[in-house]
Amino acid sequence: MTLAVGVIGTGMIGSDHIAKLSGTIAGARVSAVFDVDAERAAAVAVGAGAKACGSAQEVISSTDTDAVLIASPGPLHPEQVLACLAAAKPVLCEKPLATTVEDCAAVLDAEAALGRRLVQVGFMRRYDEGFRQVKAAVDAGSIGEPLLVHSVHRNPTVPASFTADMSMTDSVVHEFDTYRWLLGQEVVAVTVLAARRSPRAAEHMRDPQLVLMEMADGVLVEVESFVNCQYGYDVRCEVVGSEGTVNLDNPAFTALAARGARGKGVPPDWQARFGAAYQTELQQWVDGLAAGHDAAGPSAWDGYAATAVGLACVESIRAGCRVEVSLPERPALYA
Ligand code: NAD
Ligand code: ISE
Repeated sequence: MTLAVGVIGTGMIGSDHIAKLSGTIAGARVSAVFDVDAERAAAVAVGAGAKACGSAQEVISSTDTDAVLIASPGPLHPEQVLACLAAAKPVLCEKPLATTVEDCAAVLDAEAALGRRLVQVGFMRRYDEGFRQVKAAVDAGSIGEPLLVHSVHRNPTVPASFTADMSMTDSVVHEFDTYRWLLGQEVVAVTVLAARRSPRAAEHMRDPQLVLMEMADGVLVEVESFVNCQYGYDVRCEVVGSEGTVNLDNPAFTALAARGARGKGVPPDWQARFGAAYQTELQQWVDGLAAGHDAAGPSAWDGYAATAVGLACVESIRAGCRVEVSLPERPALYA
């Protein structure tokens, strides 16, 4: 069976996913696309051999769409995900699931009513070989009891449309999911501090910032968020345990030694750093659906939890204090 995937949003990551789904992913093809930028959608559709549709609903309702991939801006995700659930179609929704907890809850309610998991959220770091090895070391007890995590998440630049809140709800949202998954714990409180603003950051931004997450079992996770670091895309971490540490560096096959210095390259952007993770994420999603399984990757509950932590961070910034994260009981569907 070849899975026919309809794609909503043909911007940076939408077109990246479309290229993979119509090229390197086995067992899938892109059948329909929609973007409010009709010219862009038409060009992408031609490249993928897909139909350019006049609306997101047309993509979802098409009889030639088995599953949907949403890569539109975050605030549009809940309405589009709910439309997929109304049509009982599996959906891979890019992060964030939604930008309010109410919208995330509406998705949980809709899935509960269907009684099955159709939603997967695009937290692709769970498919990254480096993060998987860090988790394997922690799970195997190789560093003893995990106590602390130091991490950095730096983007070279962000577009002018990137808001101050998005550094939490769109960028560090990856860390909220990563460390919930890696440590197997919910985040119970957050504190965010802004450093002196980089002269490279836009006036409306607080950049860089430090986020401190308190996990339910007392592990502390510290994240440096810097979305205008200029020099490259730099995502690293070190988990400190009672018997040792495990460190995740940027993948690099070579180190250049010349003119008295030895250095490794830094990936230019998220496409270069996480290209293999997106590939694995998409392939496993397609394989699972083709085998008749429901969604098995990061769930709507994971999307809810990450958004709740992000909004607590936004509140911490505004109020200038530590903010507790309150989550409802995890619904049985996501046990
Ligand atoms: P982008 O701005 O490049 O693309 C968004 C696209 O959505 C644009 O082409 C825009 O015209 C289109 N759009 C706007 N309104 C629309 C609507 N009503 N219906 C359909 N399309 C509409 O942004 P991007 O960087 O590609 O990000 C898209 C989403 O993917 C965001 O949620 C972002 O957080 C997420 N993302 C995830 C990763 C990751 O690492 N997992 C990386 C990048 C982006
Ligand atoms: C972007 O949307 C992504 O998801 C990238 O992985 C992240 O590094 C970046 O900060 C986000 O804006």
